[in-house]
Amino acid sequence: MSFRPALIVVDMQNDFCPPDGSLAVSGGRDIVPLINKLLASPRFVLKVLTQDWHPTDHISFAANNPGPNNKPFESFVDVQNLVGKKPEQTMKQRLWPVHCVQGSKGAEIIDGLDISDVRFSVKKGQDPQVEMYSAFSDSFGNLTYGAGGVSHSLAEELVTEQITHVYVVGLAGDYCVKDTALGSAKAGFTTYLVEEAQRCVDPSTWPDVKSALAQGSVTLVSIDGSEVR
Ligand code: VGL
Ligand code: ZN
Repeated sequence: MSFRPALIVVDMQNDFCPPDGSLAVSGGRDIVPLINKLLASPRFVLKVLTQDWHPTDHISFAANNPGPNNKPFESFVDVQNLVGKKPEQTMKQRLWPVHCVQGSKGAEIIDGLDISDVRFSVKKGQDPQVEMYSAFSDSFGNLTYGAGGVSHSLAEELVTEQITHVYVVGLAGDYCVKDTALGSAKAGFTTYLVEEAQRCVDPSTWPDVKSALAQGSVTLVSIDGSEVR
């Protein structure tokens, strides 16, 4: 059994961090030292970032879904499975403040993260009609590389590097970190989420996130590598 681990650092962007981020996750900046420690570890064969990278007309922005019930954080709208060409299939999309607009300051990686050894950044959520929390797929599970949603085929990049294990950290624990970890496990990598190196939009939902991770064969670990139950 070989052990070729990769580190995926999810969405450590200005808009997800206090004090000025439009979708600031409480404590988002506090995990930088821990992530820098992981980024400095020579054990990871491959280190990659992801960035939420939305056009201004992205479907997840409340401002693009006008109406009395379309308030950031509070409202949900039905979105269709367009990439999968099954428009009859819908799911509830939570609406957000405008965030991580392509090329904006808010979409930049935050200062203080040591990205000198990072190979590339996966820019996701680029299709205006498609939400992508996972760097691997859209919310319906469709791979969107080539369909305009994402800049890299992350699973293929990992396979090329013969990666066996994937460690996921970053923001937000209950959205993009969770879905990226689940996508990694689904793609066949032995996948871990490092509990102390994430922060959630809604920390109260962490027990539900934990059961979803367990269901999806993602192992929750502590920074020392021990399993969290
Ligand atoms: C995220 C909400 C909207 C995330 C991205 O990075 O977790 N959350 N877009
Ligand atoms: Zn987003």
